[in-house]
Amino acid sequence: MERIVLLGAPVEEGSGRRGCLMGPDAYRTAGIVEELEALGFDVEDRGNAVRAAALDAVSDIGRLKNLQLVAGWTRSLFAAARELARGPAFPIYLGGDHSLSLGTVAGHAAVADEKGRPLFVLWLDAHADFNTFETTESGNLHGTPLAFACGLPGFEPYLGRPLPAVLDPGNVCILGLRSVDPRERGLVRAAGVEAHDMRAIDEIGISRLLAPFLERVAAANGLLHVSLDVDFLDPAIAPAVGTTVPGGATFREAHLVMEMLHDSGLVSSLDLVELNPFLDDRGRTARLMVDLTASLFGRQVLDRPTRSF
Ligand code: EXY
Ligand code: MN
Ligand code: MN
Ligand code: MN
Repeated sequence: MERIVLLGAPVEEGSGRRGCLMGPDAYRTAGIVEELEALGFDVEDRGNAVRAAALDAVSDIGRLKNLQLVAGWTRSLFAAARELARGPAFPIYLGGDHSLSLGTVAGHAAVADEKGRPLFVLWLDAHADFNTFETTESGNLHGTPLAFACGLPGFEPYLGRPLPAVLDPGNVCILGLRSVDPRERGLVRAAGVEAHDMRAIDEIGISRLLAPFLERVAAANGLLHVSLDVDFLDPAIAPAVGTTVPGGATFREAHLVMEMLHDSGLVSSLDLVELNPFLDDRGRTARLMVDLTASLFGRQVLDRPTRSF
């Protein structure tokens, strides 16, 4: 029986508002353990990660909010993700705002390097999260994790030491974009990240954008980390997020992504991020995210042959 490990990451310091710290328990309340056990998995809930102590008392630096606190989360989540990535179980990180993903992606990148396999990342998000300390306009660090995971400079002095491995931006695919800051757009382009906005999804279709990326992962014998931001989804079906942007992925587009990912057999780790239960409508966003996770783990309507890439 395959094993899944859940690790709560109650991070809200990167989001500029309160509420994401309740995210991990909202997923538990929405039945994520029972849902995955019903699919035949052995599920271990490791509880919540604890933020490492800040290296320096001063946390707001310039307009950057909670920098030391987010750096503390990054250090503890990096260590936890690196340990989980070395193990046989499939880790699901229950967020918490998207700044948690710097730690999780860096941990999985480090172990991918140890294994001699490239790490790929599928970033499902209305935003590129590709700002740096220079380009961020809000100072909210959940708008920066992908840039730093791809090795853009600026964060390592607050981590006490450089992260041992960086993600190759050529191994990243962003789907769902509909809000990118002006200077951030230039960084995404310069880094060579594959980025598809909602217009591309409308015109081409999400499956025809995702399939070639999955074929690249398979051809490279890669490991695939999926980072699912609640705001990838249309706010009409997923209101419980502080950074809603109209015109997001539909219920079926999101499930199709998860079903294709399941069929590919390529996914090795998952972030569920930005759920803010304080903004939810009787838990329906939390339940939708659990539903989507069930689709990733094989809940299908009809049997179909698993597609091997
Ligand atoms: N680009 C904007 C900023 O940097 O503040 C909005 C970022 C939203 C980030 C959320 C997690 O996706
Ligand atoms: Mn995000
Ligand atoms: Mn977002
Ligand atoms: Mn590397």
